[in-house]
Amino acid sequence: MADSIHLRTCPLCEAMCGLELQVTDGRVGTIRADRDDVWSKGHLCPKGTTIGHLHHDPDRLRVPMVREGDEWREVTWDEAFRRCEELIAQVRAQHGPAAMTTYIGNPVAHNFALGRGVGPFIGMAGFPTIYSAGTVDQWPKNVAAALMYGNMWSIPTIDLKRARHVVIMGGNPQASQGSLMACADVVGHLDRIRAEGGRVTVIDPRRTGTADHADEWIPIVPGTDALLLFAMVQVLFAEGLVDLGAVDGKVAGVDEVRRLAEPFTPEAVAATCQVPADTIRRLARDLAAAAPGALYGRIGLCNQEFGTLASWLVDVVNVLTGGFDSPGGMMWATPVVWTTASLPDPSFPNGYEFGRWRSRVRAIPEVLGQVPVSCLAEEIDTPGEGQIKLLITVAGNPVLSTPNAGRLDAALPQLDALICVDNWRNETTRHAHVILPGLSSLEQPHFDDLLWAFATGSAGRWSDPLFAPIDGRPDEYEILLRLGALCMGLPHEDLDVDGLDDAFITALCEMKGVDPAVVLAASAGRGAERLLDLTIRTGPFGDRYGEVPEGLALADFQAAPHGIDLGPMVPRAEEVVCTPSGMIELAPPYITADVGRLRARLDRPAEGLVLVSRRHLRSNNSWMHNVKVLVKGKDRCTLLIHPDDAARCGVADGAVATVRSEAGAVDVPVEVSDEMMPGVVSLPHGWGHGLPGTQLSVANEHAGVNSNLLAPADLYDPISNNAAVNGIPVEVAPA
Ligand SMILES: Nc1nc2c(c(=O)[nH]1)N[C@H]1C(S)=C(S)[C@@H](COP(=O)(O)OP(=O)(O)OC[C@H]3O[C@@H](n4cnc5c(=O)[nH]c(N)nc54)[C@H](O)[C@@H]3O)O[C@H]1N2
Ligand SMILES: Nc1nc2c(c(=O)[nH]1)N[C@H]1C(S)=C(S)[C@@H](COP(=O)(O)OP(=O)(O)OC[C@H]3O[C@@H](n4cnc5c(=O)[nH]c(N)nc54)[C@H](O)[C@@H]3O)O[C@H]1N2
Ligand code: SF4
Ligand SMILES: [Mo]
Repeated sequence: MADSIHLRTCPLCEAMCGLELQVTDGRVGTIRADRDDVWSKGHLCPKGTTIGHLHHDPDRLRVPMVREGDEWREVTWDEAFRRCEELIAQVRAQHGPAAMTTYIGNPVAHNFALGRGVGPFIGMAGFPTIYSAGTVDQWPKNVAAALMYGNMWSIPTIDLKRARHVVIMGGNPQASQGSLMACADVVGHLDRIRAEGGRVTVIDPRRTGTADHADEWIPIVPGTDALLLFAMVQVLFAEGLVDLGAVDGKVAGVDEVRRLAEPFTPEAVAATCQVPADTIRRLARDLAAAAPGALYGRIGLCNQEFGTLASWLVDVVNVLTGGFDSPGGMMWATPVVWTTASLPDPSFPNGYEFGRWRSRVRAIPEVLGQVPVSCLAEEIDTPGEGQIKLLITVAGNPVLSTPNAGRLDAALPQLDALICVDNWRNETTRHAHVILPGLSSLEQPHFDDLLWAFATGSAGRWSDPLFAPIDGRPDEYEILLRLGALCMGLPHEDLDVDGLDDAFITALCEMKGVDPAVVLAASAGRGAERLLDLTIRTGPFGDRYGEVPEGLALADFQAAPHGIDLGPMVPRAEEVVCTPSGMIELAPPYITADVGRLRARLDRPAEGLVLVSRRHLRSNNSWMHNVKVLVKGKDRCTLLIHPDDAARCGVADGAVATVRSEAGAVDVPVEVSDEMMPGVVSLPHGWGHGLPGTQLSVANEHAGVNSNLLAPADLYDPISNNAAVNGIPVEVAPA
C-alpha cells in the first residue's frame, strides 16, 4: 500500500505530462498518468514513469565533489564554493575574463531552478562568449524569428489541436513527443486529425514512428528541404495560390520572395531532393487548399547545412498559404509565464545585427551572441591571447552532444578550471575540478517557463516538492547566483545572495513597469519561486499585484493541483511582431543572401552515403541511459541502413560495421531496414558511455557509440552557426 499519492508535472520533455506518484516508505513506487491534468489529460510515456529511478539512482550526486588528480573527494558546500572561488580568481587574475566561458545544456529549459537562475548567472558573470546546446538545436529558428518577427524567442508553432492538415518535416514526435510544439500526445492528435478526415504527411529520410501515423511518407535527401520548400513557394506564386489570410497587410517582402523562388521550380529541385515534381506541386496545392493546416519543421531541418533557409521557408510557406496566425494554422502561444530569455535584448537597440565579433581561432562571426559549439574545443586547446582557461558547464554533456566530440574530450583536461553544475559524473563532468550537484527534480517544485512559449494552448501547473532536500543543500538557483558572483570577482565569504536576488528582481520589476517595493513586500521568500510568481503576475493572465482583480498569481496555481487551463491559442500578430518596420519581414536580407549557396547545391553531385540522427522514446539525449528499465532489452544504438546499401557495403543485419567520416570512426551494430531511404544511414546521439572516470553503473553496461565523433567541426550552417549533424558524408564497411 502506498503511504501517499503525489501529483507532479513530468520535467523531462515538452509534453509536460501530469503524473501521479505513489510513495511508500520514502520511495517512489508506481507512477501513473494524472487523468485529471488539465493539460496532458492522462498522457504519459515510459520516461515519465522513471523519475523515481532518477531520484533514487545511487550514482546521482548528492554532495559536491572535488577532484585532485584521479581522486574524487566529497566536500561541504562551503568548501566546494571556496574551491570554485580559488579556481575562478586564479584564471581571472592570470588571463582576465576573456579566458572564462560557460556551456549551457538542455535540461536548463526543463528544470525549475536552473531555468530561472541561468539569466542572472550569465548576466553577472559577463562572459564575452558563451556556448550552448542551442547551436546543435534550434538556432536557425531563433535567427528566423528574430529577423521575421523581431524577437528570437517568438517562434510560432502549430495549432495542432485544431489543425486538419499537417505536414511534418524533420521531426519525429512519436519519439521526441514534440519540440518547439508543446503538446501532450502529439501522435494521438495526428490520429484524431486523420479520423476526422484531415491529412497528415511526413517528409523525412526515415519512415519514422510518426510516419506510421501519417497518410503519406515522403523520403527526402538530407539537407535538401530548403530546395523542396522553395519549389512549393514557386508553385504557390505560379499557380496564383498565395493567400496571406489573417496577416494580409502586415507582411513585407512578398515580392522579393516571389522573385527568389522563381528558379526553384519543382522540376529543377526534384532530382536533388529525390522527391518527384508532381509530389511537390501536390504538397503546395493541398496546403493552400486545406482549411486549416500548417507545415511544421523541426530538428531535422535545423541541424543541417541549410538550417536557416529551411527553417525560414517553413514560416514563409505558412504565411503564403493563409493559415498563419489563425486557428488550426501556425500560431504564437500565449505563455502564462514569461522567461527572462524572451525580454528584449539591450545589446540590439536598433534591431538585430550579426557578426559583431568573431571567434578567435576560426574567425567565425557570431550569430545571436554565439559561435558554433564545435569551436569550443579549439578555443581551449589553441594557445594565445583569449584562450579559454575556465569553463562552467550547466546541465550539459558536450562530450557526447556536440560535434567534434573527440577533440573536445581531449581539450577539457587542458583547462585550468572546469566547474560542472551537474547531477552525474559522466563523460564531460569526469574532467571537472568541482562538480556542484543540483537537487533532484522531486526535491524541488516545478512549473515550466520557456516551454509554454511553444505550447499548443495556454495552461499552467504547479508541483510541490515531494522530498525535502538534505539539510543545507542549495538549489540550483542559488548555485548559479553564487557562481555568477564569483565570476564577477565578488568574494564567497559573506556573499549577500539575498541582496543579489533582490537586485535582480528589482531590475525585472522596472522592465515590466511594476513597483519593486510592492513586489518585494508581496512575495514571501526569495529565489526561483518568487521569480515564478513575478512572471505569472506580470504575464498575460496575471493580476499585476492587484491591478487586475481577476488575474492570476502563483497562489492560484498552488490551489489547483491538476493545473489551470487558460484556453486555446489565439491570434497574436498585433502584439508579437516587433520588427523595426512593425511588419512580418518575409524576406530578411541576412537570410536571403544565402540563397546563392542553396542554388549551388543543385549542381553538387550525389555524395554517397550520408548520416542523420534519430531519437528514441526511451532515451533523453545523453543522460537517461543510467535508468535500467529504459535501456534493458534490444540494443538501440544501432546503425540503420537500407537493404540495398547494406548489400553494397557488405554489412549484414546484426554484424558490426565501421562508420567513418572525415572527423572519425566508430564501430557499431548494423540494423538493416527499409525504413531508411537508400543512401541515408541513421545513428542516435547521446551514446558512447563506458569511459574511464565516469560513475554511471548502468549506462556504462549499455555504452553504445558516440555519433558526434563523426561530426566534423566545420559542417555547420553559416547563417545561424548551427551544427549540421544531419547529412554527414560517411563510409560504411564491415568492422
Ligand atoms: N548528433 C546529434 N547530436 C545532437 C543532437 C542530434 O540530434 N544529433 N541533438 C542536439 C540537441 S537538440 C540537444 S538539446 C543537445 C543536448 O546537449 P546537452 O544539453 O549537452 O546534453 P544532455 O544529454 O541533454 O545533457 C544533460 C546534462 O545535464 C545533466 N542533468 C540532468 N538533469 C539535471 C539537473 O536537474 N540538474 C543539473 N544540474 N544537471 C542535470 C546530465 O547529467 C547531463 O550531463 O544535443 C545535441 N546533439
Ligand atoms: N525521447 C526523447 N525525446 C526527446 C529527446 C530525446 O533525446 N529523446 N530530445 C529532446 C530534444 S533536446 C529535442 S531538440 C527534441 C527534438 O525533437 P524532433 O525534432 O522531433 O527530433 P527527432 O526525433 O530527432 O526527429 C528528427 C527527424 O529528422 C529527420 N531528419 C534528419 N535529417 C533530416 C533532413 O535533412 N530533412 C528532413 N526532412 N528530415 C531529417 C530524422 O530522420 C528524424 O526522424 O526532442 C526532445 N524530446
Ligand atoms: S511524454 Fe514522457 S517524458 Fe515527456 S513529459 Fe510526458 S511522461 Fe514526461
Ligand atoms: Mo534539443
